[in-house]
Amino acid sequence: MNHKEHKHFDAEGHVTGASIFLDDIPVPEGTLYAVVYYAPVAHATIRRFEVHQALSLSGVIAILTATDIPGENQIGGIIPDEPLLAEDDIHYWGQPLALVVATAPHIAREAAKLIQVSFDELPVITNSRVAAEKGDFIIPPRTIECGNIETIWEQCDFIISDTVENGAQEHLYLETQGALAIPLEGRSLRIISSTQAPTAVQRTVSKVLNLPMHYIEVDVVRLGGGFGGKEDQATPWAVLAGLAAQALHKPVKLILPRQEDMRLTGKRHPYSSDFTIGITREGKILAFEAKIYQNAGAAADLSPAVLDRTLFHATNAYYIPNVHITGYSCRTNLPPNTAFRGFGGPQGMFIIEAAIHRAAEKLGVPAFKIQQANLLHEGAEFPYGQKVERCVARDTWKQAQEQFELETLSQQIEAWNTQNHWIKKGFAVMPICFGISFTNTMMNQASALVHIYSDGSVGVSTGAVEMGQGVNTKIAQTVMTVFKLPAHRVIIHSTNTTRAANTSPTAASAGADLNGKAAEQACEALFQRLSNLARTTLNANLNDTLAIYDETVWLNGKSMLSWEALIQQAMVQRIKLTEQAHYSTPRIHFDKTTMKGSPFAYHVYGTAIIQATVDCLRGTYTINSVQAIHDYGKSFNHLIDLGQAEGAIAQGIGWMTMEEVIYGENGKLLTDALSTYKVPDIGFTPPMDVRFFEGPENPAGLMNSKAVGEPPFMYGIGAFFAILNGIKSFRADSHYPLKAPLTPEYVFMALHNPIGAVTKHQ
Ligand code: MTE
Ligand code: LUZ
Ligand code: MOS
Repeated sequence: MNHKEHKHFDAEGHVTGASIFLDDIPVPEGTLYAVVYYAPVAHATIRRFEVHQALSLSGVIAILTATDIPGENQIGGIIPDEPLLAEDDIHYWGQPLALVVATAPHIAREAAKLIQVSFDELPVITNSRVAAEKGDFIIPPRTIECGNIETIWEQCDFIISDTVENGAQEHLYLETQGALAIPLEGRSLRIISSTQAPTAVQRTVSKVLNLPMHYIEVDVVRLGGGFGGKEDQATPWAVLAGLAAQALHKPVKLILPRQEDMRLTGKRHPYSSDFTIGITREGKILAFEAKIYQNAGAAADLSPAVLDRTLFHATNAYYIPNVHITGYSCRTNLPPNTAFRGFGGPQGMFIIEAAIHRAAEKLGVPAFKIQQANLLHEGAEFPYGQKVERCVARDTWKQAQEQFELETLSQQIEAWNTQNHWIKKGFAVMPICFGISFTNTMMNQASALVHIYSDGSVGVSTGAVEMGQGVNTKIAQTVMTVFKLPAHRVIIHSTNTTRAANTSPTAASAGADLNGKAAEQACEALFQRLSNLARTTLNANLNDTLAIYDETVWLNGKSMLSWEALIQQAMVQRIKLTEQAHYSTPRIHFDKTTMKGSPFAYHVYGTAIIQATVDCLRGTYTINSVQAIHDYGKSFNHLIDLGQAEGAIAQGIGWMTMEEVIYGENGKLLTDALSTYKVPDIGFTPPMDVRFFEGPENPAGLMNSKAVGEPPFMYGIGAFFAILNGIKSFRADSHYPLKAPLTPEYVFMALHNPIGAVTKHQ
């Protein structure tokens, strides 16, 4: 680590337990506790709702339902199709029906058990294909296309069609959802929320409580992880706490226990897709067609935006001249699915990788030969119309191939597999290309407020939310770089809607880029002003060189004034020591009617090689290693960036292998605890070697770096194909369904059972 690179600002606090999360904040006297009463059926009309007995329990203060909402009973972010509390009908198992408020959480929980509801049950749909057959879509289908798919097929030597499916994924942030709402003077409210989107919370509280937004302050210290699960779905809990606080004039705290968090919140979208790929004998992909069925759940939430990103990334890092991809967002009786690291991108990339896998089988060549032959090149065009610029897809591939000795590895694995019967090895190469910017152009803006206090210390507020990804450290390091100050002079304050208004969620991996650039601009303006002040104070001439660094003002190399003295001078001269700045990503645009434009500020590239070993007697497997050349741009914090890459890869491998979300036919989540939902632990997570690709400067990124939060997640897709290749060398005769997650159970069935024994996903 370069000496200017600062370790994660939260490192010590997290390790020692000193860091403060929502649940650690001391509550005001008289705080009440709320528990959500939720639907025990997935699709029904409510016939009777009886709270009498529950209300009579000692310590119960109130039970709030939809009728207690003063404003709109509406929390839908993109489409207004989601009530905060159910009115007459229920659309998913776990849908909130009422809020029980009591003097202690255990009392509220007891009372919730005494609520009596009866329903007329309706048919439950959990599968996106079934919803599609009924024509039950969240939005009309969306298509991205280029070239001419109709006429190209006859030029293809091989045309291969198949179906590919991926499962959901639980976010499993360490800190569950929650909020604390505190009534202030008049009708104002302060809401402390564990959200990635403080403004979304503010806006929705305002709508539901029928209060103007300036009555509502939302404050976020930090999250114990979000991973997209708190981009939209932290909002209802904050609004419910706000509703109760407003109704009862008392502070109200609402924290979801783990099992409720797992049951009540949406996950990564499961997809089921049909594809056709057209390829020449030489391995050139000429055409790619796909129909993609997204399982949106019972309401829109962020599904339309997630679907857009799926379409944008459905050709991954490849140039394919003729493309026609249509996405259907299907309404089912599941909790609304939502943002999750990669935001539909991983699902899209999985489809094309699966198609290439099948094409390789047909051609009788390793998949990596086809991948390599079709990588993006400078000057090409993405199917959505954006020019391919500063493309390093081939460069990262070449370095990975050389540094990790791909040909040798390939031969070694082949040799192993001919010598071993029960234990097979497999590997896969996984290139990535991920667009940085919210696909909704409007959201690509951020602001920062920077104060220099009279003692020379600096306080920074932005719209960025710290969720472990290190955004505060990156912004602080940017501020330190502009002011040339040491770390102890800079603090990043909580994220608060009174200091940064109209913010976008911290998401799309763009938190540091957008908010950091706003902070950089504010600091540059302040620094310029202070430099001018120093010049006049020191009576410097035009040919004198003045510099400020090391907390000192230097004139012609001579130390003249301390940083504190300079700030004091600014006070005396009545010079403004506060600056606010706004940043909006330049040049990006997108036309939603033609689905063409240039939606991304830039793309992140990289290439990974994943190795696996499969025990073909038991169906168990080990991921042996992940080696990657990743395009971080000019990283200015290598440790944080490496941590982001490694964490994302582990999460991506988990999604593809062991993490299996299962809903019953009745729509009830069956994998609602850590006994039934498995994530990679330290023993499963493979050793990783993620190297820094030395690429060109990236002016669109913070200090020439590139966004890192989501892109490496998609290297995890390689684990699926590494295992599948292992299985295939055991039993090549079989046509294994392209279905993730590839759990040991699945592997066992694929190895030893007749094909088709593997069941389908929701
Ligand atoms: N890293 C940690 N430790 N915790 C998180 O919740 N979220 C990821 C990623 N890395 C997350 C994380 C997701 S989904 C996104 S979009 C980015 O961080 C958001 O932060 P950034 O925009 O500052 O990169
Ligand atoms: N959220 C969003 C995202 O609203 N739009 C996006 O494009 C996006 N991309 C990644 C993650 N979250
Ligand atoms: Mo990340 S899915 O953009 O919160």
